[in-house]
This record gives sequence, C-alpha cells and structure tokens, in this order.
Amino acid sequence: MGDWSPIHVERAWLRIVELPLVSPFTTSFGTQTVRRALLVEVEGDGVAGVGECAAGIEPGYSSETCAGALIALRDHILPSLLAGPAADLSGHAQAWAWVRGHNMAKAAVEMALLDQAGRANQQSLSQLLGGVRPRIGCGVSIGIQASLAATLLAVSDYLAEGYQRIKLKCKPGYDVELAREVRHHFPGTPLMLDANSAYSIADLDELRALDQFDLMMIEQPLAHNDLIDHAALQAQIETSICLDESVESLADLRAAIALASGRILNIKAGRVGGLLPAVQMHDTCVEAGWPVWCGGMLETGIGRAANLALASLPGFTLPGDTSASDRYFEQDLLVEPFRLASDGTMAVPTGPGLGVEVDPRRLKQITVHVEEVSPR
Ligand code: OSB
Ligand code: MG
Repeated sequence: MGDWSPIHVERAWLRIVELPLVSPFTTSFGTQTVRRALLVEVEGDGVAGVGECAAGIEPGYSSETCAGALIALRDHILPSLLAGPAADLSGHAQAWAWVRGHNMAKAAVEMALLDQAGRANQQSLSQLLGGVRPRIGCGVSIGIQASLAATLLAVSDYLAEGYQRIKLKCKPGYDVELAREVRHHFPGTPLMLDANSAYSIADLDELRALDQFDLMMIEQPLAHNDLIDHAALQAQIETSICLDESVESLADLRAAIALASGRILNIKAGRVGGLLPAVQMHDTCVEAGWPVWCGGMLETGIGRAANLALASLPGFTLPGDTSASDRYFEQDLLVEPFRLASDGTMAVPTGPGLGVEVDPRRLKQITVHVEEVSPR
C-alpha cells in the first residue's frame, strides 16, 4: 500500500443511478432487470473521488439494499467522516469503524476515498493496492435462462467473444441436466456453477451428481451464513467449493480455512467492507493456498474499474466475473466502456485513482436521486 499525504473530505454527495440491463439476470434468489446503483461522491483539497455501492434493490443476496446503504451513509458513516480532520485512508476508515455491518456502504465510501487519494497522488488504484498484472482474465456469469437451448446459445455467444470461463447460475432441479448439456456441447470449457445458497446438506445426492462434469468449482451451494455444513459437504464431494456469501470478514475466512468449508474464495470488496479488507483476505488466502478470483455485483463502470484493480493482485489466479460493459448495459456511464479483448482479457486501468472518466451527460440522464450530505 503506497503512502500519500493526508487528505480532507470537505463535501460528500449520494447519488442513485439506474441502468437497464441488456437482459434480465435471474439467480436462485430473484430476477434483476435494472442495475440501481448508489454512488458516493467526495471532494476535498480540490480533488474529487467516486465510489459505487454493490448493494442491489432487494436484500436477496445479502441483507444490504441500495436504500438501506443510503441511510447508513447519510446518517452515520459520512457525517463521521465529514466531521474529521485530514487523514490517510486508515485514519478515515477509523471514522466509520464503530458502525456494525453495512459492509457495502463502507466499501463504497472507501472506494471514493481511494479514487480521491489516487488522483491526488497520481497513482492508480492497482498500484495503491499492490497489483502486479496489467491485464485480467475474464469470465462471465450467466443467469438462469428460460430454456436449456437459450443457455447453450448464451454460452456459445460468450465463448465466441473470448470469455475464458463460464459460470452458470443454478438451483435445485436446475443443475444436473444443465451441467450435463453444457458440458456435452462444450467439453473443454472451464465451467462452474453458482447456487447462491439455494441448497441444504440434505441435497447431498444432487450435489454429488455434479462431480461427473469436471466443474472448476461450485460456488456457495449452502446457506449464506453457514460454514459447518459447507465443510461437511466439501468432505463428501470432489468438486471444489468456492465461498461467496458466507465470507464477510477476515474472521469468517479464518474459520472457513480452519474448517475446510471450501477450497476457493470469490472476493467482492463490497461484501467484505472494502478494498483494503479484500486485500487482507487475498493475503490470507495466498498463505492458506486458496486460489481467489474477483466476483461482481453487476457494477457500472465505476465499480468495474475497482474490481479490475483488485483482480490485478498476484493471488487472483482464476478468471473472475469481471465482464465487459456490454455484457451488462447498452451504454455504461463511462466515456470509454470496458471492452474485452479477443483473448478474453481486459486491461486494468492505469490512470490515477480508479482511472476512469464518467460521462457527465450520461450520468445526468441516468440519475434518479442526488443529495448532498450534511456534516453532523
Ligand atoms: O453471486 O456472484 C454472485 C450478481 C449479483 C449478485 C450476486 C452475484 C452476481 C453474479 C454476477 O454472479 C457477477 C457479475 O457479472 O457482476
Ligand atoms: Mg456468487
């Protein structure tokens, strides 16, 4: 982590934007047709920064929502920050350390501060975090489709674009045939499933049936807050379990490693309370021999830039859910959308901070709410 001089946060704004998705995204917990994102904008010492909150509209992935995060930031997190003196990032983070939970809200303001600090110090976020890779291998996450035929078509389209691995959302009853068909048509393709907590340990036979399809992993098969049953399951299936929802803190991760609740971690800065906590988890996983990859929450180009910077760290050895802007949106909110190269990689931004430029006209078009936060 590079050093930089202390920086003030003089003003802060909360903005909600809505971007329609190119196609509905269905998981075991629901369907999204639009990405509603809460943005945190900060300004101080003449330098601005912006961060994106990962929370969605409904609390189906975690307990956080866009609306709840707005209240947590407006009434609790940002007033603490605006009241404080100039500080470096860990000093600023102290201002909200007293707030329990609200990881996605904290991560959003942390992202804005890192963007501001990077811009003030002419360093990219990747540099600030200790990134080593200029390009990231990208996978794609495919929602539950209306038919198997539609799924096969989506897989073939994404592979043609270059994506390096395919993740299929699954749920009980929509899993074994899905994996069989996709594996049959795409024999050598790196393939994985994500259940978003849709199973219980009673579904052992159904989950064990997936062992025959040479999956890279199955993501979060069991309850969002479980580690014990995941350990029991991992001991009885060959496919590696990747944890997502179950790991929200370093304490969770240490327990998961000690219990062998899985073998791989999906790291999302939002879920774990920020990019710096995410880096700590990366370090812990590297030490434990757990490969990691960068997950996604259907972010706009702002959150996507942060994901790419995080994924440039050395332990991110597996392709992540860091897909190109056009996989999500007709038009992103950036001047230059993120594009996938034909080898399935994307460039990590190199400009200061997040290294992306928000298109002001586009931003205005998609803004549904904006307010300035008052100090305490
Ligand atoms: O479980 O990884 C997940 C999207 C929203 C909420 C949870 C998840 C996802 C995805 C899509 O799988 C990842 C992406 O492409 O951003
Ligand atoms: Mg997941």
